[in-house]
Amino acid sequence: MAAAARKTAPAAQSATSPTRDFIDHGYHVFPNGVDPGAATRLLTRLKATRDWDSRLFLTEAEFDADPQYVGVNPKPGRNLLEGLDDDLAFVERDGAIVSALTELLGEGYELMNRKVVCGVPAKSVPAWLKARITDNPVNNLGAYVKPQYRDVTYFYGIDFHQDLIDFKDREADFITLYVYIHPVTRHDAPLFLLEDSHRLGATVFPHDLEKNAEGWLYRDGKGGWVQTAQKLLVGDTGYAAMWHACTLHGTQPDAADNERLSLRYLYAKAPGARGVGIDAVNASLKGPIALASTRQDLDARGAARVKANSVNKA
Ligand SMILES: O=C(O)CCC(=O)C(=O)O
Repeated sequence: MAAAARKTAPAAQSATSPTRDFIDHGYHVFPNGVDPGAATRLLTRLKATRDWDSRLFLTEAEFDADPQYVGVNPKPGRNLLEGLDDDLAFVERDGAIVSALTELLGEGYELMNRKVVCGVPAKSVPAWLKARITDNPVNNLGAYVKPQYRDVTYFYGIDFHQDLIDFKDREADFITLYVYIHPVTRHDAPLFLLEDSHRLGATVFPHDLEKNAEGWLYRDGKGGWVQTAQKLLVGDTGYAAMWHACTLHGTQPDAADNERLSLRYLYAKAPGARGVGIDAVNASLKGPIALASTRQDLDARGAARVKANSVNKA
């Protein structure tokens, strides 16, 4: 009986539950990750779809003839993960992942989006492009990639941001799940995550961050601040972590010889769910959980109008 009672106790009360980790630090790392064999098989399949090098990119003349800054990410009908449900079961049906998502988001939680993210290595970025984008805060390269390859999101680093950035007027009722499908070291553009940064709630990008000996001092522009520690998400094939939509994270340009391929999922609270883990997390925040305007780094076309980058100084 005692064992049964322990087994059915709410996971949120366990010291290592995802909800507890989200409340305390804004993220949760899955201690056992997901099946590395299945991850490697998927990687092989994805790698075979294209040459993951400078051939991904438009020429400068092609780009300048008709610059397109929006609508360049994967979307329904143009997503490399479409039709790969069986190949993705090692993530989507993994027991620990399903249990964590259910605890945080409720039975019937919803998949909002899933895609491959590629950290493009410096050697694959054409010189003309590097000259234009160095030190931009958001180097999503979709605008510069040939249209047929826009079924993946390509980054050459992105400054510390909240995933709420893409969802103005939406509450932080969703989480991001990230899975590495090959080993990721310090040199493979790992995610840099700022522990405890979620506590200030939603703030506008670019964020007010000052590097210091303990990590980063993060201010919300309204008198609130939190001292954060910088955590590098590095790990082997099958490494999996998830974070709150207000948790700051970013990447530096990929310093390795090879691209970094990862799976990125957004999962939302089940419709009508009440009193689930994410509600407890959001109730613990000191700031808002939604913003009418999430960023001020872009001009009217969607091009960068700010040249500044914190994560590159990390
Ligand atoms: O994988 C990357 O390089 C950055 C991804 C990221 O921060 C995001 O998708 O929100």
